[in-house]
Amino acid sequence: EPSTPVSRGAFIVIEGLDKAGKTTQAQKLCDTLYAQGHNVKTLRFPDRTTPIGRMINSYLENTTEMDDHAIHLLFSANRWERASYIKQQISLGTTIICDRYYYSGMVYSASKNNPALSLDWARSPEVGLPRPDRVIFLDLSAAEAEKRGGYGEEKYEKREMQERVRERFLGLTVRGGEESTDMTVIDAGSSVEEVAESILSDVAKVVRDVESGLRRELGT
Ligand code: FDM
Repeated sequence: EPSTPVSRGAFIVIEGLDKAGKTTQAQKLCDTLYAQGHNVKTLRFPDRTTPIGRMINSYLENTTEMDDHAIHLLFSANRWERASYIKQQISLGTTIICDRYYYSGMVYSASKNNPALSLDWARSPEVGLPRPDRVIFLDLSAAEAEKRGGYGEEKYEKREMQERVRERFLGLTVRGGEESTDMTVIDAGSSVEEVAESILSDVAKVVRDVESGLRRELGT
């Protein structure tokens, strides 16, 4: 008897500024989809557990200095080392909820006030990575983010940087190309439950489309 073909999983990315609630919301979304009977796994970038991830970690903790281009390529390499795992899981029918991806990669690097590092330059090493089916941008003003307990000690946790990062994230929605069509902006200023509901209503449609075969292959 031929086995029933399993539909692929969906690839969902949660993006946002520090303190926007990404980790909480990624976990909540994972739990909800799991309770609905889906196979779901979470991932996060940077993945600080690999050798490359440890180099990134020491940069973010201000232990190591690095050229802006070099650290950008390490963040990208940290995604590439997980690319085949992502593709494999998706093809086995597992939906992946990913906390940050190359949207953070492009936007944080291009927000460093380094004229030699444009958004276009920052995009190029990411070309060919699995393309998300949906990217949720949790939008919160830098001032609101600061009210949520303030920033920590890490590299980019400064008000001015966070403001530039937010502007660049929102800029992606009008820049054209796949970043514009793939990204949904959700106001992260309301309660955890309200935000979770908005995310779910958007993501549920995508998951349905994937399962019904409307979205065939995972893009690049
Ligand atoms: N970050 C994250 C980047 O600069 N580039 C990237 O490609 C990624 C994935 O690293 F400030 C930045 C964003 C943030 C920092 O992220 C660490 P977490 O989510 O706090 O671990």
